[in-house]
Amino acid sequence: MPANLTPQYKRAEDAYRQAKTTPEKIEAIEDMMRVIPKHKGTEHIRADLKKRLAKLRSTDEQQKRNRGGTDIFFVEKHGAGQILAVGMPNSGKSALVGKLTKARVNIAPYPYATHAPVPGMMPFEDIQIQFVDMPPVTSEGLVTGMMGGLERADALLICLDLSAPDLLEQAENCFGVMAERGLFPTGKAAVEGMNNKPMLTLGTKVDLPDTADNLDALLELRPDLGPVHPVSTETELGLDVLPKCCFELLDIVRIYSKQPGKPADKIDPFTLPRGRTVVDFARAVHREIAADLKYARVWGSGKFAGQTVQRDHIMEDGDIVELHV
Ligand SMILES: Nc1nc2c(ncn2[C@@H]2O[C@H](COP(=O)(O)OP(=O)(O)OP(=O)(O)O)[C@@H](O)[C@H]2O)c(=O)[nH]1
Ligand SMILES: [Mg+2]
Repeated sequence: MPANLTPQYKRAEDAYRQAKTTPEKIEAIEDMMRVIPKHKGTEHIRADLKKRLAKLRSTDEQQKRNRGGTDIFFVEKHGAGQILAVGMPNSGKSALVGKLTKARVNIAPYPYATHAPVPGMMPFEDIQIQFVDMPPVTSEGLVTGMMGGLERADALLICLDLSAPDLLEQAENCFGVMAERGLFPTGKAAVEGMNNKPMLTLGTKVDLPDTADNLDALLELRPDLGPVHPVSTETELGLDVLPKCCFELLDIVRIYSKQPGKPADKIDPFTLPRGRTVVDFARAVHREIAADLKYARVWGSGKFAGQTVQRDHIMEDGDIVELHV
């Protein structure tokens, strides 16, 4: 007997294929089970979905238990994205997180002062980005579990102490340890299958003598490390643009929801990865709306204000979107 799957089911199936994390997959399978036509022809598919759901739920439980136990590097995500401060000991990571967030960090004139991640929230215009102070990378490599933390993050800010007499060695160590695990500065060709992610390199402590010359020398010797953004937590040089840099690094867009006949909610935007469509936005608002979405009206990326767009219309930062089911 033919299954006769509906477009609604196929869309839910697409969402499942795009899902990356276990909770996302669970959500997508639940959607597929909800919208699948319930007749004899789909019996075997429904049985298979049920089996897959049970397996995913048990994996999810296991993952939660593992994290809850001993993994100090698991930092629950909040806000529009998670960015970690990464670098060698004493490179100014804690000072930076302390300046840009309200987190209670431990800043010390000696290395290895930070032992566990300390998350804070960094405001950018009308959103908050999570910025996490991390223990240092060392020439011996990463502390057990830290790689997991780096892999889960959405982006990394690499701190290089431009006042360090062994700056070149520090830079090579820091990038070397990450490269061993497939993390390369943005701009370098991503290797297929590697877990490359957006990174921005900061040259810290530029208020100290000789740091400008040290930076020039580093860039000359290792142009492959990509651009270095100079900062100082003492003079605050370079700090004002950092939240915007982080927003751009995350490559997300802010979408403002609007109810028909009412003004848009301009206070608390949704954030989504760039390139997503109005149906992805609908999914973020409410799963059931996504399945039933007929069209949307968009102020911003449409040709004119309030233009009617199809489900696959790609949104831009700042769009106001009105969903119609
Ligand atoms: N002059 C100057 N000193 C800084 C700056 N940023 C940090 N420092 C100093 O550098 C030292 C180390 O700073 P931290 O922020 O604790 O460095 P860290 O990278 O967190 O160090 P670990 O946690 O040990 O890895 C402290 O004495 C800070 O006061 C800066 O912009 N200028
Ligand atoms: Mg620290």
